Amino acid sequence: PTAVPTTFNATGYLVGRHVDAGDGARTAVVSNTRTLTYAELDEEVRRVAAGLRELGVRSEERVLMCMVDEIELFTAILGAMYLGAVAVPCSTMLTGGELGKLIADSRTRVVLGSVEFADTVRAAVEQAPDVETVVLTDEWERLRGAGLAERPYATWEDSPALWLYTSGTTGMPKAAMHRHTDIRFVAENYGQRVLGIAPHDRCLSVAKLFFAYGIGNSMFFPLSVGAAALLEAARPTPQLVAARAMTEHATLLFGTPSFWGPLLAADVPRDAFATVRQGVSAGEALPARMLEGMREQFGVEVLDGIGSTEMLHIFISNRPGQARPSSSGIPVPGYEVEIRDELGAVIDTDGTPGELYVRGDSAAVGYWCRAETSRKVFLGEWTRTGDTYVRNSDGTYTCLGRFNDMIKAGGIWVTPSEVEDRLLEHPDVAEAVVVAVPDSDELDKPVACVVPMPGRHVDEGDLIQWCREELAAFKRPRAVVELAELPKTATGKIRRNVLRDLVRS
Ligand code: 3SK
Repeated sequence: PTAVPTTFNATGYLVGRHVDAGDGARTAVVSNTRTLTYAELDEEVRRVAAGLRELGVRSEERVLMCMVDEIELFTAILGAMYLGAVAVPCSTMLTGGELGKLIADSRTRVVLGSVEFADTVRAAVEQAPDVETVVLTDEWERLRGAGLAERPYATWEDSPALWLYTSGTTGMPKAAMHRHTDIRFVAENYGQRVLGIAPHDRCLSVAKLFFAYGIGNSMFFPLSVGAAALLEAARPTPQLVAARAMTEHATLLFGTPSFWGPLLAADVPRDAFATVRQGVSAGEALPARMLEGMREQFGVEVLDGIGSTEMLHIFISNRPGQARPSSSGIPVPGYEVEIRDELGAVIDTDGTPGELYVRGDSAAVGYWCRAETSRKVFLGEWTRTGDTYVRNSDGTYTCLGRFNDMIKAGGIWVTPSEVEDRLLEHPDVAEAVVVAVPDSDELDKPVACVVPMPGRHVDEGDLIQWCREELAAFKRPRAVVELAELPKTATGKIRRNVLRDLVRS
């Protein structure tokens, strides 16, 4: 017999449940401008949900957001899910052209934007014919004036809740579609069973809410146990994060290697993180010197882990008190991992590298309107990560890099072909290939290898600026190498691995 689906709404689980349990007076979220208790958050979410309904948003319909980490974004995500609609928080680092492609792809009719990004949002919606309504934060009362939605929409556990755009080796970013139940799964398995998050915790994340890593850290984990989320709207410089951690008594600090590196070199008081009971790192493999530096300089143990947008959050992690250098740790409860060869056969010997596959119930149901790519990544219960990993003899796993040509710079995916296409638009460029080159901490940075047009030379600064004009800044090449020709196979395919070695040496 077919089981009757169970109703479950992630916003009810994250917010209303605490009010119903008598914990409405606890602090739920502290932003740069306001603090909301769980009761106040519940009311605000229900206001936004009613406002979205008034704008015509129906269940399962997308609501796309390009917003800073503030109460408005927090309540918009929760309000959309409350209504049974799908929250689509998007990167605030994109240009208008880049954002416009996501809006058009998602077929969103209602777009929400922070007033800081008014120009980007305006430029973006010009490219997206389905958009009917744009609400910016300076007209937020429009959303708040429709009363209060009465109860969370009776979504199923499997109903769509959240789409997160992620980049691929080629072409456009694609939306990984997550269900309401995925949110509970990551909160209970990683947040609670690995981090031991509890109601007294105060979570501060360097990654913003539009990242899978950020939304788990700053929303799903704290709200799942009645703890407090600390939101920071500005760019997370070491000084800013240290000051925020001190004034707000952060107990859990979530960062990335591209934050820990500058933090260790910055002039920050040694007691800045005195209240932090645990640091967490993801995005890129944590260099051993940063693990040690954080312990020695600030007395903070940083747990490295690996997650993905497709799995919603971290699925291999070190454990508190047992952080091991140069290792992502062991699988998080609820997940299994395998290392497989190019043909998909399981490699069961320690020390032999292969591609990491993961199985766990937070896997996205697929990519929106990308059936072919979805079939290559979501293989039944298993999901391909695209990362090369090795199992160590003590059962821990170590990241060795990518299985394909993708580049992760500062913890964010960069699609080489997107940067190459832009470089090829430059009149001096005949051929262009972008590869990952590690810096002194072994953290990858995009480097452009360029063959100039006959009789021409390329200027590094000019080409980097050329990329910045049309692409988000994090995608820009950090260096340009001029070459007379590109190494190719007999069939004319570019030998990226040869190029990588050439540029590294
Ligand atoms: O990059 C990661 O390791 C990660 C961690 C948590 C959630 C999402 C991602 C991509």
